[in-house]
Amino acid sequence: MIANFDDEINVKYEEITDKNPLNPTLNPTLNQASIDKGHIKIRNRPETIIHDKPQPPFPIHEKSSIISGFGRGSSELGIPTANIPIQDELNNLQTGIFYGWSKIHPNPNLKDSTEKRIDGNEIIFNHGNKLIAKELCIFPMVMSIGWNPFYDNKQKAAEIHIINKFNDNFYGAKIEYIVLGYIRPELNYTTKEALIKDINLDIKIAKEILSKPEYEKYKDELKD
Ligand code: RBF
Ligand code: MG
Repeated sequence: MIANFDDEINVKYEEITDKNPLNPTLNPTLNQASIDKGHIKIRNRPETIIHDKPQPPFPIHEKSSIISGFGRGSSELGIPTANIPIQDELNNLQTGIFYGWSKIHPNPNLKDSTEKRIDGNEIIFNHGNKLIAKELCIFPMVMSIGWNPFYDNKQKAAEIHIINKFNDNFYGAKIEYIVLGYIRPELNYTTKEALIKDINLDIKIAKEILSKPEYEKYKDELKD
C-alpha cells in the first residue's frame, strides 16, 4: 500500500540527538510514503520504522494527572495537548514523537478550581467533568517528549494530543495512555505552518499504524 504523503515540509535539520539510539536516516529524495515494507519515508522527514508489533520498551502503560502547559497547543497551533509530568518510564525514553492509545478519566468528586499557568493566565480546572460519554472512549494519540526546539523550551515536557475533537477542556482529569512506538525525533522548523503540517503527518502515520491488528489490540488494555 502506498499512502499519499507527498507534502513538502520545510524542516531545518537540528535533530535532538540526546538518547537517540534509533538515529533515523533522512530521505530527502522521496516525496511519497510507502508503508508496506515497514518503513514510512517522506520527503524531508526522518524515516519512521514500523515494526510488526510493539518492541521493548513498549508497551508503556501509565495513568497520569494532566497539568497546565504553555497554552500554545490550542491557541497557536490548533493542536491541543494534555501536558503530563515526565515520570520515570517516559524520562528514560529518547526524546521525540510517539504514538499509542489514550483515554480520559474525569474526577466527578472534585469541584471546579483555578490555577495560574506559566504565562500568568488563570485556568479553570474542571477535572474532566464537562466531557460527555462519547468523549470518554479510547482514542488514538500522538505524544511529544522533549524541549520543543521550535519554541526553545528550557524545560523538558511530555504532552499528548488525543486524536479526537473535544467540546471542552479537561484540566485536572487523569489521562490513561499506552505508548506503542516511536515516529521521529523532535525537529526545528522555519515556520509555524511547517510544524503544524508535520504534526498532522504524525497524526496520519499514528492512525495508520494503530489500525494494524497487532497495535489495535492494545486498546483492550485501556478498557475498564
Ligand atoms: N515541537 C517542536 O518544536 N518540534 C517538533 O518536531 C514537534 N513535534 C510535535 C509532534 C506532535 C505530535 C505534538 C503533539 C507536538 C509536537 N511539538 C513539536 C510540540 C509543540 O511545539 C507543542 O505541542 C506546542 O508548542 C504546545 O506546547
Ligand atoms: Mg499542552
